[in-house]
Amino acid sequence: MNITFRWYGKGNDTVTLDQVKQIPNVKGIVWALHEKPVGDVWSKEEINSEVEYIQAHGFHAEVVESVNVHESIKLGDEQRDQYIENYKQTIRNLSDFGVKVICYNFMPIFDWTRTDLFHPLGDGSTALFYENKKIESIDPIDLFKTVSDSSSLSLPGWEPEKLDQIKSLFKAYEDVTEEKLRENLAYFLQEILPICEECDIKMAIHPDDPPWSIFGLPRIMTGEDDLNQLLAISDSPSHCITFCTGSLGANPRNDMVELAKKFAHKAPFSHIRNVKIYDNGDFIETSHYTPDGSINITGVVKQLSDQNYNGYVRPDHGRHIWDEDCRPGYGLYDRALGIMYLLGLWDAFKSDKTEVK
Ligand code: DNO
Repeated sequence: MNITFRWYGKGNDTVTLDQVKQIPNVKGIVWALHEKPVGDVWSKEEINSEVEYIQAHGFHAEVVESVNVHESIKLGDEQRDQYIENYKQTIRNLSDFGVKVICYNFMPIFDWTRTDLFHPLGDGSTALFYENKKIESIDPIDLFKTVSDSSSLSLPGWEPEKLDQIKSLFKAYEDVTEEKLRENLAYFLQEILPICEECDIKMAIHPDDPPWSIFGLPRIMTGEDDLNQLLAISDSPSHCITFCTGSLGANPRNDMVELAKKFAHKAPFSHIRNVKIYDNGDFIETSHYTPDGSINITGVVKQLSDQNYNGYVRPDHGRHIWDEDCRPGYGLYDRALGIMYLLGLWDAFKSDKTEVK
């Protein structure tokens, strides 16, 4: 396990790298140029300035999350080739600065979606919450209104420039079936994977979050069948996944220990977090501690340990605890606790295998 911590950049995050330094055993910072409009080439100067800052704090900068994929590529429209060329250039530029893994996703229009960012957990803390009924009751075309009224729908992974285009985007996706979306993903990958191989970079697709269709849009990274279909696209060593327990695990049919057994070897990057799933399918994010949620985090780490997993791992969303004022899900305290839990499990499984005196 190469422990990393996601950080949103100077001036863009409440957490500082000096604080991250005090969490035991964090080796790297997971970063991105969050201000860049999706589709633009990341220049070497911009990359250099971010990487230098991270390295100056004693961390590696080998994992980027995310280089977002332009909707034209997901839609397969006439502009996609230009955006794919831009993406290739960004890959080349990142490789010049030692980047090894690029996390991305292929979710139409929306990235991760929740209905409440500060839902009370009952112990004075709050966490990210997803309520099915609320999503079902929203007409996506009304999203203009709801996005600006943050009380009705929370879209932390939102690319703001999409706000003006939402109607036309929904229109454009009318003809995009799951099969079509998969074809468009395959087209994109077949173009970029040879460049990734030259650059020794792994493309690690992130699962859909939540792992089911929302607002009638197709989703193709929701569970084991999808993972198998994805991997069948190419046997390139650069064609990989991000193993995210919280995203896939929000569907109780996804047994995360089983999935770790089958897919961790194709995951150079893992996000580990817990969620508690209610009987009606709603879910809330909890501490990383296994008994607090529905996902067997202990079993997942055991699997990774059994496989001598040496990929990058980050704790994922945390609760908002001890009155921390932070980006939703991305505070310091609960993610630091999460790391300590992961390290504890990891060391315990390791000592099982070696003689403990
Ligand atoms: C949420 C994250 C996602 C993830 C992207 C990957 O916190 O796990 O936003 O970064 O979906 O492209």
